[in-house]
Amino acid sequence: MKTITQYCWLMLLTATLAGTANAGIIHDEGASGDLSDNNLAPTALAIAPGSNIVTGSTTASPLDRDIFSITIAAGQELVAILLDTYNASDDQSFFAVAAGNTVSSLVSLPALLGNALIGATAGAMEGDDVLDDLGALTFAGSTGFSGALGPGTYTFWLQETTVGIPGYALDFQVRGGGEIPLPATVWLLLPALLMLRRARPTALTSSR
Ligand SMILES: [Ca+2]
Ligand SMILES: [Ca+2]
Repeated sequence: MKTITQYCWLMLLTATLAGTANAGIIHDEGASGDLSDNNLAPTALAIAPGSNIVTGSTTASPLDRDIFSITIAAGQELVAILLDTYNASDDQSFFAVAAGNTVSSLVSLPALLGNALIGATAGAMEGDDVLDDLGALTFAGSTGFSGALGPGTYTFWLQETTVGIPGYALDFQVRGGGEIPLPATVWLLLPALLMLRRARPTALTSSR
């Protein structure tokens, strides 16, 4: 049998996990407008430790490129990019990353740190992490990388030249630099938990 205190710790853990699942939308094209088409002037997006979701759409004709930059601060790293939503029909899309706050060329693979075709191949489909695919390079000639991306500015470029992407969501998961703040529920539970710990083991221990 669990003691009341153990139940409280369980509630605390559940509340904490619920808090870490909170997603933060850092750009929604439906509300904030189309992401930049200009590789030399990307939309700069602010990120925070935890979940950073970019959601939008592209068209093939006229071609809508979505180009945006993020900056990973000292002590932080980009550990995953989850392709949360990808609504393009039976096709895959070009996704690339360049080091720095521009993509210096849209026609030169060496200008890129990584590149991938996402949306239709195993491991790079809806629900998958596509950061590793960027590093592994669908098209050789870029730099490539493995593992997380450390401190620095990175520019991402998404486009789909065949059918467009009616809806996508990419979740940039950042670790470090303070992590995710504890949810308010934890602070509400904490005084009760401390009182219960003080009261043990006489009155509040249900059984041993
Ligand atoms: Ca767009
Ligand atoms: Ca755009």
